[in-house]
Amino acid sequence: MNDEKINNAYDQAQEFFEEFGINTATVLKQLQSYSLSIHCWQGDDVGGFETPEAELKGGGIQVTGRYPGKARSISELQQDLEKVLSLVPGKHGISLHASYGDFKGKRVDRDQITIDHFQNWIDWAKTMGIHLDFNCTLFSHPKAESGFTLTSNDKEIRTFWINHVKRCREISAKIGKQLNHACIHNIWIPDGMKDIPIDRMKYRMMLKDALDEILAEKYPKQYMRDSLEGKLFGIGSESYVVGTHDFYLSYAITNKTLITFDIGHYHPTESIADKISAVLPFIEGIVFHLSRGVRWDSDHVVILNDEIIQIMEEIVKCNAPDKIFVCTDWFDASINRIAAYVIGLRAILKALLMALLKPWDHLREIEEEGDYTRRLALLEDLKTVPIGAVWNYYCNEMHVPLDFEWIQSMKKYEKDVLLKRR
Ligand code: RNT
Ligand code: ZN
Repeated sequence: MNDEKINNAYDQAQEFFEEFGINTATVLKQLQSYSLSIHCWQGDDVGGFETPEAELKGGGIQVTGRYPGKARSISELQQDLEKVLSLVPGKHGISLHASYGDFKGKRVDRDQITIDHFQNWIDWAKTMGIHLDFNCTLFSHPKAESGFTLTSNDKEIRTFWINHVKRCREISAKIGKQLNHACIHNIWIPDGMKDIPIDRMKYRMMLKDALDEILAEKYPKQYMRDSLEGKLFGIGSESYVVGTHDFYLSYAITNKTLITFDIGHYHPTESIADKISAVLPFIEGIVFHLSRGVRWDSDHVVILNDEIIQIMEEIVKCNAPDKIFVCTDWFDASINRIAAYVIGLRAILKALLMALLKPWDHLREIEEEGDYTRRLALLEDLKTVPIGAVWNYYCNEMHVPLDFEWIQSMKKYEKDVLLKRR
């Protein structure tokens, strides 16, 4: 599509939205101000760069597929992420896992990692002008094989993981300081049981104690923030998960940390969008792990579905940018990994644009008047307004390929770079 066509379509859309009192130029400025935090682990199937070469093991999370071209080193992953960032409008950060350090072929155990192992990423982030977030890695490791980490009955194992998470927090604070941007450190652990537990309380108390010890060291908020990610179940922890949503929500509110909502970590009919306004008045902030569970927490690529649209609408309506952090978390190795990133990221940004283009004040008035017929009618009619024209214009202005066009660029990269990795 040429500039003239893009601009004409946009002009018409602009007029259309103007009638609802929405200024599309203001909306696009708002859209640009949202910065996502992109998970690094879609690029190599949650493998990481530890020695001996690790692959995703344990923890009850799974990657399916063997699409060629996965990143085998930090430089390949960075190259891929640069490609992804070039196909997505806006400025977005990267969320690292502790297993993605620059270990230079040496075996560095998880309780020995330091900021030095992440300097390469920090320097890269500086040249890219982006921020970094961080995650401790409590899976794919011999000491996680029993299915218990911070709540292991084995004191040595428990201490090992406590030390790992302490180091990760320290690294996060140093990353945040160097990049002058708060680095969110997310804690997720796989601990749980396949079958019916006897002592539910014991492990929860152990987790509370472990977290108390881990979080005892305080870091400046402007450099690092702690977040806790609960879960409903995992493969191998179907009957009991120590760190559930309720556990972490209570802990987070009491201890003033952030809470992570992973979209795949709830009962399939629960609305995550609805949780935002229920929790926000009491919590320091909410981190999202946007994902798509198909029948279970399958971590499918995010698409533009009702769930994502509703979450973005709530984020926009709650208008608490200092308390909302949007991260991503999916992994699919059955399709091109660059495409897996770009499809999901563009879907999230489109959902955000759709949310920003809704006449919320008008809709609120109708609701207050009690005219629910009109409310429902309008919500339906608003589904087919010319969002695509505004999105195309935005991509063009941001020097990013339009819909239908980015695929060529991704395919060329596959041919020139990914397929040569074999
Ligand atoms: C697992 C959690 C967690 C992981 C990443 C790799 O169910 O969602 O966030 O996906 O840490
Ligand atoms: Zn997650």
